[in-house]
Amino acid sequence: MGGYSNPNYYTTLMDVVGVRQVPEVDLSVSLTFNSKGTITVDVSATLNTFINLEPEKPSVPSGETAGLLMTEYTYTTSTTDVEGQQLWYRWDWDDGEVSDWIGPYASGAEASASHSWDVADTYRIKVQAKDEYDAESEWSGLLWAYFEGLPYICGDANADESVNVSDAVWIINYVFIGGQPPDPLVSGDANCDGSVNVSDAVWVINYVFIGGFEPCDTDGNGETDC
Ligand SMILES: [Ca+2]
Ligand SMILES: [Ca+2]
Ligand SMILES: [Ca+2]
Repeated sequence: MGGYSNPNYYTTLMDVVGVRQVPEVDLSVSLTFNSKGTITVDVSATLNTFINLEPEKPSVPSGETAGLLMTEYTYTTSTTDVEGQQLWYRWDWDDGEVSDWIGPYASGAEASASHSWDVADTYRIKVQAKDEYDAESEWSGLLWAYFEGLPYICGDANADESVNVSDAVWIINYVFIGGQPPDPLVSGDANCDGSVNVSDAVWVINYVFIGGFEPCDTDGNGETDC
């Protein structure tokens, strides 16, 4: 057998190595004395620590890179997990909204999610994956996408290029009796609260008949607020 007889050799080495945190291992050693005076030594070390790797970085989202506001678009991505675990994805739409974790998807399967944007701008969409043990991947690369509104006059729900009582009637018909929606829908949101309802018809009526603020000018400063 090899080795040094001077124990200082080993104590010096131990001092150099110092104290380390190492995962617990199951160690078993077996010695077999062979017939010709040799010894076979079998050492087996089993690591007891659970090792899980995070999913690979998802692919850059794929989908529309130019579109209309208030219109849903669907984006797709995929990635894999080294251990083949199921995956969840969350999407950062770059408008302040990050989706919940959506899943599960099989490792390598295409994942998708839909979103619509409310403000004309360029957005950088990205996505992240996690596996069933909550190990999170890096965020994907960015997909740049631009969304803009159709040209329209706020309050001109019937799209005839003027705002008058017929627009209030149009909104009321839409809200109460399933009439045609304002064209585009956002043109009916006279009070800029993100939905079209009877208060928008009231806004238009106030504007037309009693000199209320213009549609979409919620503070009366002459500028559009939505
Ligand atoms: Ca994993
Ligand atoms: Ca009109
Ligand atoms: Ca409204």
